[in-house]
Amino acid sequence: MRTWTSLALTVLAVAVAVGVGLAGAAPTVVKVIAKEFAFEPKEMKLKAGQPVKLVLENKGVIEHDIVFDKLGVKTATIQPGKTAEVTFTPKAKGRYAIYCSVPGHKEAGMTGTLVVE
Ligand SMILES: [Cu+2]
Repeated sequence: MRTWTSLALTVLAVAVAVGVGLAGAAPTVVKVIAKEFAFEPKEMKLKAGQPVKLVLENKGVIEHDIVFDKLGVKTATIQPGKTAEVTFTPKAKGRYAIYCSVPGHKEAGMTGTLVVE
């Protein structure tokens, strides 16, 4: 009887641990729209240490991407109507420049700011 009780408690403890672990690892989903020549939103706020799944949707008529300068994060270059995802965890607080790396787009105003708090 005692064995069954402790086994049940062990199973319960493992289930709780797995549940907490999964919840802790779940990234925040952030959607960003790219078009000519801007990101929407232009400024993003994220929490340091919180994993983020960034989904970039190209609602423009030419290809775009998104680069988080100094974080080493970049999506694939995507065609109109497509989406790209990148998952990362901003570690240090600060303000980071964002831009589209397709030639000429940054100069045309396709920039933004990531604020990590
Ligand atoms: Cu672009």
